[in-house]
Amino acid sequence: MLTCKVMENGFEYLEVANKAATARIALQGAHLYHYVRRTETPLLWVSGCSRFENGTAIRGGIPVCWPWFGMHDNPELPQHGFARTSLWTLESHSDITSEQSETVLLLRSCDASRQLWPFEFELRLRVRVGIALEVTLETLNTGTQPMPLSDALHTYFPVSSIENVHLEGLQNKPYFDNLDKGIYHQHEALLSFGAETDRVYQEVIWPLRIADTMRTITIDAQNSSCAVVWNPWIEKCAQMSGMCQESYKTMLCVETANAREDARVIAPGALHVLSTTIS
Ligand code: TA6
Repeated sequence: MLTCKVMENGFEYLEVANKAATARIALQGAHLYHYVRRTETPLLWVSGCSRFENGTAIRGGIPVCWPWFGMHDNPELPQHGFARTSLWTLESHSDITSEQSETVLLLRSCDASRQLWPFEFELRLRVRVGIALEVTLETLNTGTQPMPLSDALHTYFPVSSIENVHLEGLQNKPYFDNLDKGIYHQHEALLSFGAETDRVYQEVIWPLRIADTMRTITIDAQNSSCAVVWNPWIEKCAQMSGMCQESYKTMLCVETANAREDARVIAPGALHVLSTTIS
């Protein structure tokens, strides 16, 4: 079942509910910010200090980083692109079974987007809510020029406490360290966290797993060989909008991306599909 809802400040979101799970998707940014399976705790993290208002990306859930990941060469352009602060429209919803539904949101190129990025596109986010959460970001190049693209499903995961968890699946993978701009290899099988971590891994073979004390979260992906792993830790957390002072302790970003060496060029008329499945 799909319900269109509006917060007191006019912020619009969709609520999807079926026998398996419930989810909430803001129209701004097609920002999926809540997903919980029956009898469990949420599988997406949202900051208790996040704002829910147009013009500001929600701090948590799955921000859509598109059509560029990270900082643009032009410092006047927003980090992680403009899709996450654009107003999308609901294109379709279907209740596939009593335990799975699909909701599609759409963003098309327009005069405002052309001011930021001179390409024609249709961008769809396809969300399948069920016993697993499947999120697919579909980029259609509707123009006549090849389209440079880097993108990410910038997922925030809840953890019991960041010191308790480790991330499995990145052994021997090369990564760019965004903190010192160096290139390294991870030798360990398990990545644990004890300081600010901001890494862009390449040659990734999904799924990755977040092993926590009470549960293991599995993150699978299609058409991505790049994973971004981020925890701001104490100092950076204190500086970031939408974060509470202690937020860093209970969140970990593991992002399914096409960034840096895994960035793409979409031919005219071509469709690029990036997807992540969380369970
Ligand atoms: O994905 C990691 C990262 O690029 C970090 O460097 C940090 O900037 C984070 O994204 C959050 O970015 P935001 O623009 O959402 O504050």
